[in-house]
Amino acid sequence: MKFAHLADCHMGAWREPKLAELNRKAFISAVDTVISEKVDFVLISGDLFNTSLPSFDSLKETVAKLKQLADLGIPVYIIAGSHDFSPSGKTMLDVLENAGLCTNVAKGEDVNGRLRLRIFVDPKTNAKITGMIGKKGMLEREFYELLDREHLEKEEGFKIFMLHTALTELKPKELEKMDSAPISLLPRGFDYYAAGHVHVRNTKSFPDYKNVVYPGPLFPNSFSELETETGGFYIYDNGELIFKPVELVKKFIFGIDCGNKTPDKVDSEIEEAIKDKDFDNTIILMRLAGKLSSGRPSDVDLKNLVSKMNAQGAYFVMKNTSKLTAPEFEEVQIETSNIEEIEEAIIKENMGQFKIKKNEKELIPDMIEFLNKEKDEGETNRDFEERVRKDVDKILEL
Ligand SMILES: [Mn+2]
Repeated sequence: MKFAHLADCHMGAWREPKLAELNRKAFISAVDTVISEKVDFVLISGDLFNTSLPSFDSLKETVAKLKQLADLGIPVYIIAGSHDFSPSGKTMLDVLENAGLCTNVAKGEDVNGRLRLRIFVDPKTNAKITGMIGKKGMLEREFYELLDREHLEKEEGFKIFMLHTALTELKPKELEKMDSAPISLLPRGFDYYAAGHVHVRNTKSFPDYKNVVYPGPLFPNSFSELETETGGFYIYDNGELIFKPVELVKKFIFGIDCGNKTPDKVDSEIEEAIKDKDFDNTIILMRLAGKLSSGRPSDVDLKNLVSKMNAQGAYFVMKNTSKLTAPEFEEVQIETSNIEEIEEAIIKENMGQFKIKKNEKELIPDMIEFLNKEKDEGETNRDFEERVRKDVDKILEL
């Protein structure tokens, strides 16, 4: 049995066009590899798309690649991740499934108050596949608490469980504050746990939980992920686990400690770091940190330095100056993390201040997502405002 395991493809991510392009190309390249590796089937463990309503371009490219797999008779088994859902619970994955491009295996029914998951059998290999959706704010936890594990544990054969949840036992140190669930919430005795959600590659086996695998994002999703993660996916080949990196560009990563230095001195240190380098097809990640001895962060001549890097062939230059400060004041900074985590932290801090019926932890991310909605094509301003107002009333249960 040979299968590919992808997670967190985040099609449509990155605003910067050059990085958005790499992100899309990563998916295209991964599917091409999957095809040339002649796998029996493909697993996608959530967050195929970056948002519940993906852009036309990312949808078009995703569908084209999934169609290629379908035409070759390579089934795709999928679960929804925290990014795939709209507040109404609708997901683009349903559209893809109706078109015959994938099978959403996170399906179940209520049997005497417990959640009984449906087990899908891959026709070619007889692998038994099931899974659980991931939701924002780890709201899937309540499903795990209702899960009829015995029903899944007594099933015979080669079994795969797909999940989009951080597991406490595998949580990377740098994501200590991330919500997580103990592995004991999962059914025991599966042959492979195809996990997603945590954007850090990690694999581990436990006596009752063999092959718990997080492939990490297919393409890094932020500056810090670009610094630490390669991006890629796994191929499971008869018991052997092989990581397939998706490396479309080279990376040049460097940092300058600007503490007690003048902007001029920082300029010359950056110049020294990039001197005579060939940056062909390379992303440059530059971190500047520390309190300058004089001047302001904007006195560092980044514009000139970045154009030098571009002249040396750089594909794209990314700079992080969030910890670069002027001598006269110390800025208060939230630790760099992704937008969702910051939102979640702020929500947690402010909970309990509103008089509303619904659970706030659930409501606020829904509201943020709703109010983030854009006008549909051809929709008038008036209709758009009316629609937003109605949606908000609905969530607030007014
Ligand atoms: Mn993700």
